[in-house]
Amino acid sequence: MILPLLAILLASAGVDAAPATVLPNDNTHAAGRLDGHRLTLALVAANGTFRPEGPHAPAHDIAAFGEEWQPPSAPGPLVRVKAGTEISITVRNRLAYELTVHGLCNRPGTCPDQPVAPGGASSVRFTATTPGLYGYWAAAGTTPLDERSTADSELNGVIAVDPVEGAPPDRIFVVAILADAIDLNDLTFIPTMNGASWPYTERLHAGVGDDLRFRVVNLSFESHAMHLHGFHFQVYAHGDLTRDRQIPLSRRSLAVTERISPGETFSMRWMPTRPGNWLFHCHMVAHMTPDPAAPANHDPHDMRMSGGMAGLVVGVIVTGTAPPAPAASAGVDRATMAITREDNASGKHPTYRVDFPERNAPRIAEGSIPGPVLVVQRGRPTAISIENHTPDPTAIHWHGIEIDSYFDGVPGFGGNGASVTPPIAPGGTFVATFTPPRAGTYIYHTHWHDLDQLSGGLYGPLVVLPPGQTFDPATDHVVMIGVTNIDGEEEPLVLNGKRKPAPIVFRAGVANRLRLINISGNNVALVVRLTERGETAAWTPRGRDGAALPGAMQVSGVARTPLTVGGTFDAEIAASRPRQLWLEVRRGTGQWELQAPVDVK
Ligand SMILES: [Cu+2]
Repeated sequence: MILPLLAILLASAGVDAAPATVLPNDNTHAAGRLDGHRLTLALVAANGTFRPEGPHAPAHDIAAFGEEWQPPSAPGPLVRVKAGTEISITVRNRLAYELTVHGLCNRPGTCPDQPVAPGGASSVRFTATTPGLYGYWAAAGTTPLDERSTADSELNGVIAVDPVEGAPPDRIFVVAILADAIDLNDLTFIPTMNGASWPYTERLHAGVGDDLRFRVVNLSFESHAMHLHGFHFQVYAHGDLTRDRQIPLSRRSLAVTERISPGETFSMRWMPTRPGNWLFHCHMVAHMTPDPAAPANHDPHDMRMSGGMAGLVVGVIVTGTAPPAPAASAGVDRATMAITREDNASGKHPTYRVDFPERNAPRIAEGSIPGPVLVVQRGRPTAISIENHTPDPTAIHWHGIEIDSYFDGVPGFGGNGASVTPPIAPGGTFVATFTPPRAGTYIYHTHWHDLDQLSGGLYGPLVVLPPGQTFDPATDHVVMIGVTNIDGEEEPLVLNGKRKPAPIVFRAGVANRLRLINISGNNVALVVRLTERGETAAWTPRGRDGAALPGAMQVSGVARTPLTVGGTFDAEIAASRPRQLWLEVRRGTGQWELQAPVDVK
């Protein structure tokens, strides 16, 4: 889609013209003109028409950056150079209001605000000295990054500085959220990855064994919890737009979910070892499902393609052949997972119940929420027959488990080639099989993109143990933080299904393991700590997202951890003598919100 020449000429002359189309930008082409060690870039901020949700969804009038003589894009042009390059950037403001531009300077460092009057221009020149991932953004007047809204929320772009010797191949994703008043009474929020919302985001293609680097820049006003299906990844750098820090090798844990706050960046590395269709998405329900306030999209193509998801989701299509599986340590471990729905008297907010009949699957709390602990063995083929006894379709995701895509619980997208994961219809059964290669703490949960199912309790802990070990609830304690049924804006948190959880009882004189899980819908910024008489106690971190932590991180320290939605964390506590501890959960920067007594007996 190229702007008609007349429109470009009129726009460049500062005359009103038909608004340009704002294109998505996959951040694979460096902008500007490179002349030896000098990059010259002419940026223009102008209005345009943006359709991140595809051609059938409403258009949004936004401001976006483009290169002079090029259509504007969201995110804006990619600045990508090798360290040592001198960068000259001119920003022209063709908007009707003053802009403040941020981020056009060398790092490490905090860039000065760069005001650009309507119709005016501003130039900067600097030498990019330090490799890393950074970003630039602009806003109307003095609006901070986390308060941008309709017009200016996609005015941003990436600055990537590569080492002089060059950088290995990577992909860069900008996370943004467009807020628009389709109806003046109701703001609609459209989260975008590189300027598009699922299913209109990119499908990436990779081969089995590829060394993949994904780099994420959060230029939106909210935090996110980026989750990869099917494989662990390793975060090797984390930044905040002023500086990008490499994480020392000894502190690089494996993870399946990484939290990213507004104005933060991270870089991760992963290797697909099985073919299939995989998702990389934000685990916040609000960022991966259509906004309930948005006009319904009934386009059959969109509905078929989306699988009920929308927003911060990209698909990775992996082709090739998986290496042969290691010999199984024992025969197939078979279980039945029965899902039932109990409607409450008001007709709102049903409760979902999970049972594993004829299997020793202990419950961690009275009542039906969360589901029982499903204990399986590392290296043993496992087959779970999921029976849907509810009137709704569903899908179950084995969060963090290394599994074949077809069994991963993403209906309409998961699978390999012609075999596509079906939803589990009411009355239907689906058998998921996997052989977990590592011991740790995982989650099973609905992937039906429906807050009713998640807040209704369709989730539970999945614990993988090494062969020969048994699950002993006297010393192995699962703590699962979820949400309960929602009527207002706030999501009430529950710990093991309760606002006021029952005491957790540790056995004195032995090591006790805590397995912390956050499956709370939209709470990316939980902090969990263990206290004794108001002071933070000590524990030894053992695992994250089902993977053992590096040895250098398995050392005794303060019993406090961030826990993002979609994250799990294992710690060991030496409960030498009887005493009273408390487990506390804090939401974001707010108050301690939930607490459970921990009785060491
Ligand atoms: Cu998100």
